[in-house]
Amino acid sequence: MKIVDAKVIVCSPGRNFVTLKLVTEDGVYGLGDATLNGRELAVVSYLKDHVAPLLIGRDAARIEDTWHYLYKGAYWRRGPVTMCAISAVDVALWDIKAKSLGVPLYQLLGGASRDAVLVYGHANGANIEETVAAVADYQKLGYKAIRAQSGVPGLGKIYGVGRGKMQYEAAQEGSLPVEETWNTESYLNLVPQLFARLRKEFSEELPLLHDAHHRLTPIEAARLGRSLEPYHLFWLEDPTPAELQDGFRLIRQHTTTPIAVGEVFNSVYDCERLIKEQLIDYIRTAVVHAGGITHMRKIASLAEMHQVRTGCHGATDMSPVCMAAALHFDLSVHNFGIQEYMVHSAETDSVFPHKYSFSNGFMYPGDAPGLGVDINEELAAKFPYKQAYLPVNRALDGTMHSW
Ligand code: EZ4
Ligand code: CO
Repeated sequence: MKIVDAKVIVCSPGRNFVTLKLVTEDGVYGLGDATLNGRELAVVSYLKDHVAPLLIGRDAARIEDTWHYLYKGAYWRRGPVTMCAISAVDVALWDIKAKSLGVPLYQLLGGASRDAVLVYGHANGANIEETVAAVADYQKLGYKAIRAQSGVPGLGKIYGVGRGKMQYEAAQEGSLPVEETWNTESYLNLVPQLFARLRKEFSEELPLLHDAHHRLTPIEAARLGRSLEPYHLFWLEDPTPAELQDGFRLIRQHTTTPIAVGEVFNSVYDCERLIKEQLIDYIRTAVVHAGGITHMRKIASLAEMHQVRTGCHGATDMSPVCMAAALHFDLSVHNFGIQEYMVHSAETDSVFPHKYSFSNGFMYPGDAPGLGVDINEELAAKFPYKQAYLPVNRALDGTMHSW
């Protein structure tokens, strides 16, 4: 079954998405998400100029071989742009294989290891009381696990807060990134107050999560983890930038708060030491950024051997194509932990009709053949690309800080 067309579709139904559509000679097609938030067009070029021409005429059934053809064949290894492109090809090929066999993708990944996929929603507010109200709203919607982020007095709009208490969108339209303001001490003082208040209001049993979004040094993260121990978080995410994997050893020495990391990782080599030394509890790599289903299964297998569970990134910049792939992966992989879930806009859902569903705190990939997600290309064309960037962050004195 030869590939006869490789089409890159760029659209912006509420936010930008890049989608790869691979078509085979017998008419079966598969989709892969290739969205790299704020850097979308770099992946479009990589796919159009360097990947699509290599795919025409190749056997769509050879998924593993094609992965290595693109990875080893490029000579230049890893990196977010390359790995996003490889992910898109890989997922589209899995979609084609499952569709041509007439089975939902999870059946090709070993079958279901559980009945449903536990997800967490994003509650946020400009201050602690607004965040408490948002957590209550998520509970009413049926969520069984909730991430809580609050604004910090004196800092204005920061990561995780904005667009009403139920929604948050990191990328902002415009020709330059928005600049946010940061002060670590104010943040470190506020977060334990937030979780003390949440534990007073809600059951001890409610899984609560928090994202520090790479803004702390290891010793600051250790202080935060320790101060949150009485409120026993499900996880503390991205406590410190992960280029320095040794930093996690320091955090580990000081706190029992479970640690999650990996949304910016793009290969198993980014996680290797963290997993092998059991410095983390959850690995957050996403199908779209870490080499597709093929590579994500290898990451999950390494993690399984070291009692690390998965917690895939699932913000709105993962398109419904990625979300569907993540749900098939989550349902099948033994060491699944939790899946992040942010509801897409109505426009996004109309461009990407899908069979996955949410009910009472859990998600289901559905039993349609393949991924169970499609793209309405005519509608997609009505939402052209809009330049948008992730914000940048500066400390109070103007120094650039991790966002
Ligand atoms: O900032 O997806 O846990 N979720 C996150 C996200 C990321 C965006 C970046 O593209 O950290 O909100
Ligand atoms: Co995050």
